[in-house]
Amino acid sequence: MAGNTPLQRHWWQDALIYQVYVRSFADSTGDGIGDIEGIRSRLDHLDSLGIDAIWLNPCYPSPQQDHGYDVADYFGIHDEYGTLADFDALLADAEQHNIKILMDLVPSHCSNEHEWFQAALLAEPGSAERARFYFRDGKGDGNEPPNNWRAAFGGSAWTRVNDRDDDGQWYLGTFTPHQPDFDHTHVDVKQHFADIFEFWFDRGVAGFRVDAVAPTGKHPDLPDQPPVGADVGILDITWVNPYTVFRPEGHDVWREFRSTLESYELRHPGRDLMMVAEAYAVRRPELVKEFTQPDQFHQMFSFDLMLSPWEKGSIELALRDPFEILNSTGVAPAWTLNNHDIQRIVTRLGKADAHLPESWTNNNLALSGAAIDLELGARRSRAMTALIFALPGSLYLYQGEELGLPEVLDIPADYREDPIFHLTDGAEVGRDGCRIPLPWNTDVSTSFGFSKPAADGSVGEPWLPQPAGWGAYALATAEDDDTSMLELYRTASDARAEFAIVQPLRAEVLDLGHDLVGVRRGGLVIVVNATMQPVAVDLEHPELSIARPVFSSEPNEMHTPGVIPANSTVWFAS
Ligand code: TEU
Repeated sequence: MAGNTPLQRHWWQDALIYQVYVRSFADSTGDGIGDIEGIRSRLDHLDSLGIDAIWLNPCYPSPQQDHGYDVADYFGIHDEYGTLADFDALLADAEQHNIKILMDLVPSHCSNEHEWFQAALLAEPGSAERARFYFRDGKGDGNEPPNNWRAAFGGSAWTRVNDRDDDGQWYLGTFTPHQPDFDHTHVDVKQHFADIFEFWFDRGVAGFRVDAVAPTGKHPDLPDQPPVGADVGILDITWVNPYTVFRPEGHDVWREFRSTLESYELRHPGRDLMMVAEAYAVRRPELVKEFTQPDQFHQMFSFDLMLSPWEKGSIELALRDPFEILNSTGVAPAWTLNNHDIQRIVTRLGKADAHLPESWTNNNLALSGAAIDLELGARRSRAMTALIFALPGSLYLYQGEELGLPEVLDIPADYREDPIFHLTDGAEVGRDGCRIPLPWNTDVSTSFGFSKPAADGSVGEPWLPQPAGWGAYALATAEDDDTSMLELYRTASDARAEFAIVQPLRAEVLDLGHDLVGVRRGGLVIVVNATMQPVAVDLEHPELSIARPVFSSEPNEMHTPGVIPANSTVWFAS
């Protein structure tokens, strides 16, 4: 069982972690693309949020077909982002601020420009070079793909090699043809990842967010996927393929990774390293337990709250499962409300159907075209934020949520970059709308402070266009406003340190009656009002009788004791 006092905890069990999408964070060279130096120049902002670590989206050399999730070389830094020396300087600066760095590790696939894949293309069928990937002959006369698997971002999962007359094999790419899947049963692949761990741990990184855990590891025979129901969307077919999702073969990979990590720790006393699994095991707590066994991941993202409608029953369920896992196994949840793959929360929770319990399925809330009220969405996301800052476990914030950024929905087709948009011929808009470069100030000539002008004074267009009103969300604007989202994040971070971190690393859902969601964590009681009306709590209730309100998502309304404003969260402490 994990410790019950802060002193016994590993740093990553209750850390505040800030996700930096490097391309969109801050540009130090004026080319319209974020970079490592840009991050260095903005560490004060991250410090002001009280963070413990930064998770960097992939910043390895990459042709950027999937913005870094197509890695061409796992041992370097992408040239648009800087150099290894810049990276080392970032590590050193971050350490001055007591901030650790987590890298994003992409084991499921690499880029088609990776030297191993290039060598495989040149090599013969059956060669050692091809055995590191999934090359197979086509069905029948070879013109049909080896099986019926679909790619996660549209189209077949198989691409035919057609640059040689005598060849014609096919290779597997679970996401796109630019991202060939590794075969992790191959000894070279195992050694490759062991070397990657060693290389980045030696530089000083504190761990990895491990990408696309679900489809890593395949049934060895690659059988046809059974027919799927008509209700399964085109981008969901992969995720219900029993031969490539949550496979036992994946566990072998994670055990290997964990033992590599632990052998490093043994050789380097004092290092406390971790891996957090990115996998959508929503409402499937048994899977979370499987993947966070002591010989696999330290943590797994709990995406249930992120996908939850703004509704009591769904929120309670999104809390209950992770609490049960924590209380029974000691594995602390990794809470998150946003990431670079999902529509931003202010937009999601502002939708007219955000309160419907059924809107959680198949990511419906993000896909819903219902009318949006951004003010309501912001209020609800404040309440969600105040909730997660009180919970046991780690919090993963995504850049820009502290500014209350909404999703940008109207990016012109010509500017869209996400392969999801292009591979579905625009049927799915993809994820560009949550990746727009950050606004730091209101200066239009520097893309709202995103870009530092180049030596000749020029400023390139940001890689994705920013909306005209983006300055309203800028850091500088928020700093002048004590009711801003930024102020909520800063005060929530302080309140977390004062009232929440000191509590035990366990919690339970309470029955407070009314339409309220209640959570008790030691001496702290958190109350969420997910309704459209203020609700008076019973201050004589046994859970609340000795408690006083200490933090609220709506600070201006704290003066009405015992009343939880509509769409808000209040903490009570004894
Ligand atoms: O995402 C894996 C994953 O499950 C998501 O693809 C998700 O299904 C999709 O984004 C929903 O829109 C990871 C990365 O987070 C993502 O950015 C990459 O594109 C993907 O892996 C491929 O590496």
